[in-house]
Amino acid sequence: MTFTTIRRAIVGAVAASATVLALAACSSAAPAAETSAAADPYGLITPGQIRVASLGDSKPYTFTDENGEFTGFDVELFTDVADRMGIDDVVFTGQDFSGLLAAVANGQFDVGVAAIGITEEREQTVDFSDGYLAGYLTVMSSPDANIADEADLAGKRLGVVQGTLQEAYAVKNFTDTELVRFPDNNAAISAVNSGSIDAHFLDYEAAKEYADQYGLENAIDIPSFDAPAGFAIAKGKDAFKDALNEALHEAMEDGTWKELYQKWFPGSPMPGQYLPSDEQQTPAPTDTASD
Ligand code: SNW
Repeated sequence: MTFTTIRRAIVGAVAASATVLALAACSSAAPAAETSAAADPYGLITPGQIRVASLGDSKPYTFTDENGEFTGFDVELFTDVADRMGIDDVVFTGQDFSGLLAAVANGQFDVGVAAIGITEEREQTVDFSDGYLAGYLTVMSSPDANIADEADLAGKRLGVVQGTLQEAYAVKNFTDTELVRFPDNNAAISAVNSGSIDAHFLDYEAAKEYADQYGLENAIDIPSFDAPAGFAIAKGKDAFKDALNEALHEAMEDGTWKELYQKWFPGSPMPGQYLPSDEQQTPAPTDTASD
């Protein structure tokens, strides 16, 4: 036996015993940990299921249909995103908007889906996916209320849903307006219809629905593009957030987002940033030196 062969034999023996040790270690602690991480990489309340805090009356974003099933743009988009993550068990529950983010932050739900605008203030409580919708905040009133601009709101009674960006905007900007707080849009719109408030302040597409239903009008539209809606999740769930973002961008890239937008918001201007990359507007050619 040469020196080299002896050395090989020793190395081999050491390697073999290391393998045995590694296997022994695996057979005790490692497999259990690996199995639960593999079954629940996202830290869900119930592995394989996503529990969603949502709203039952924010048509066409999130609402319950005549059978009590959740549907709407946000609901269908989220369901599609979850499906791309391999999860088809998605359970939506209606909440008051004011309690929604806290319920996500304290772990009662895995995610909040309800046209929730991403703001720095909200990011103190929860994390968000990337944005998936950017639109307007709308003051809607009956046509005889004569409200055409923000100045016309002075001395008027305006409804807001507690905890919304509309409430925050109104507190800051409509200082001569009496704000009346409601738990949800349906209650506020009833108050507009009964004449106990002059107008209600809500999301643009929801306003459009009520306009058709009750003959109300969009009196003022305020851009809220700096607070696009995102999916809210508890802080520190980075694997969950990354998976949501990856799936969300796939849904944008293959045209699913566009299809859902056209289905739920027909006739509304199409924001370009969520379209497939080959449909994104290329900047119009600018004048060049040769012109
Ligand atoms: O900031 C907008 C966003 O640009 C898009 O138009 C969808 O709605 C918003 O996220 C604002 N939504 C309100 C909010 O986040 C009300 C949400 C609700 O009533 N469900 O407070």
